[in-house]
Amino acid sequence: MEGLDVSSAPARDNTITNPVIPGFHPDPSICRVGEDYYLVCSSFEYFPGVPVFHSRDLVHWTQIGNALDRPSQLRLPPETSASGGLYAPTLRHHDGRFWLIVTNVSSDGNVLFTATDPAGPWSDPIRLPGVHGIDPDLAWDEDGTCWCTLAGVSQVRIDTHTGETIGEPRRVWSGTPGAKAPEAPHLYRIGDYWYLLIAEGGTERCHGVSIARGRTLDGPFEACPDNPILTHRGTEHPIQNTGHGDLVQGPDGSWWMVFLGVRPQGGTPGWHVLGRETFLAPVTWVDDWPVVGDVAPVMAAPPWPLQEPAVVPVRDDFDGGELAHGWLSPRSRPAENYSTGERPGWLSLRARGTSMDDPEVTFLGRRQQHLSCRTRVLADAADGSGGLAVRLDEQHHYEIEATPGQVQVIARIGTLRTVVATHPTAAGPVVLRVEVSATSKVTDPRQGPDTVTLGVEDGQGVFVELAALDGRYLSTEVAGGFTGRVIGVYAAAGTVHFDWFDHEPVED
Ligand code: 6LW
Repeated sequence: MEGLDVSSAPARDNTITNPVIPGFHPDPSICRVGEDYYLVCSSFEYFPGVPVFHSRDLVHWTQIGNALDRPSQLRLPPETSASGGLYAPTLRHHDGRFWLIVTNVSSDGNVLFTATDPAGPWSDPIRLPGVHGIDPDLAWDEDGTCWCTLAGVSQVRIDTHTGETIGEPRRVWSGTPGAKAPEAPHLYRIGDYWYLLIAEGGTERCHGVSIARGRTLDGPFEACPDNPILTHRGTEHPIQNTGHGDLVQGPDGSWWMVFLGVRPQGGTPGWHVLGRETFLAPVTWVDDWPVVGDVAPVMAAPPWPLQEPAVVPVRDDFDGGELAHGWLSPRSRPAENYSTGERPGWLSLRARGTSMDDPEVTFLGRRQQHLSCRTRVLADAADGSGGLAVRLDEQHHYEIEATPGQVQVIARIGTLRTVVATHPTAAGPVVLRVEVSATSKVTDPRQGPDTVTLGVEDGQGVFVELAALDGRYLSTEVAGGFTGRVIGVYAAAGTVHFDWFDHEPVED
C-alpha cells in the first residue's frame, strides 16, 4: 500500500519546507491526540473522499487512509459538478473517539462520521438534515453538548447520536464589516476564552484568517483588533490566497496554524496549477490574541526532533491487491472498472465513458505535488484505447492516448477539443510520458506557469516529444473551481492495462 502515500519534503539544515502537504490538499483541519497529529482535507468530486494524514512533528505527513472510502459513505452522483462534492471537513477527538463532519454539496449535505482509528474504518454517515451551510465545525461545551458552527457565521446544537438539531440556528459573528465570505469557522477553548477563528475575503487572492473571542462558546464575540491575523493579499509573497486555518499545539506546547495557500507561477496575473496546498506557520500569543508568524517556502524547523521523511517510491507496480491511498477517481470507482486481479501485476481499466471529457471516465490519478515532475507509464492498449492524462477537470485536460498502432496527444480546454499530434507505434505495450516543467524565469509578462510535454519513449527509452503545451490552461485561474491537477491513467474504450506508473519530482 505504499506506492503513492504522500509525504512532505525533507528537512534540510534545520529548515523545513512549506507547503507541508503539497498538491491539491485544501481546507486542512488538524487534531492532536497525545503525540500524534491527524489532518484531513477537502476532496470535492473525487472518490475516495477526505484524505487522512498522520504526523508526529507537524512537518512530515503520511497519508494513512481516506475517511470516506465506501460508496455507503460517499455519494457523488454523475451530475456532481467538478469542484462539487465534499467541502471543508473538521476533524476532532472527543470522548475517546474521532469525529469528522463534512458537507457533501452534491448529495447528502452535512454528514457526521466517527472512528476509533483515524486510519479507518469510519462509520456510515449520520445525516444532519437540520444543519444548513458549508464549513461545519464541531465543539463540545462543558456539559458535553455538541455545537456545530458554520460559514456565515451561524451556530446550532446537534445530537451526535441522531443527527437532530437542538434549538434554532443563530448568527454569532459576521466577520470584519465589508469583508466577503466569512467561512471556515473553528471554535476553541483556550485559557479563559472561547476563540472563533474564521476565513474571510474569499478563497482567491484576498483570502485571510480573522479571529474573535468571547467568554462563552455561543458568544458574544469581540473581534481581534489586528484582524486579519493572516493574509498575503496585495503582496508579492510567493505563497498567495492564504486562509482557512486551524490551530494546534506542538509537542512542546507552542502554537501552530495549518492553513491553505497557493503558489502562482509565470507572468501576470500568475497561475496556480497544484491547487490549494497545506502550509504550516508558528503562532505566538500577545494580550491573549494569536499572532501568526512569517510564512515562507523555507522556514526554521520547530525545536522538537523531526521524523525521518518517508521514502516515497517512484514506482507503483500495481502488484498488491489494494490501491495506495493517494489514488483518486472522479465521482466513483466501481470494482468492475478498476482491477489489479484481471492481469496480475497490472492495473486493468475498463472504459465507462469514451474520453477524458466524461465526468465518470475510468481514471486513476494522483495529485500533482511538484511544480516540475515526470510521469511514465507502460500501457498495453491492444484491447482498447486509453493512456496518460493531466487533469484539472473534465473540461480541462491534456493526454496522450494509445490505440493499437498509434498514439495521439489530445488537448481539451473549455469547450475546445483538439488532437494536437498523432504518431505511429510498434505493436505491443508502449511507454507514455508526461513532463511538467515550471517556468523558471519569467522573461515575458505573459509567460505561463509551466509547460506540459507529452510523448512516447522509443525502443531505446529515448523520449519522443509530440507536443509541448502551455500549462496555464490547466490552472485554477483558467478552469475555475477549488481543486488542482491530478495526473493519471485512463481507459477511453475497451480495457487498457498498465504494468507500472512512475512519478517523480524534477529539480526546478
Ligand atoms: C470551502 C471554503 C473555502 O468550503 O473554499 O477556502 C471552499 N475556503 O471554506 C471549498 O474549499
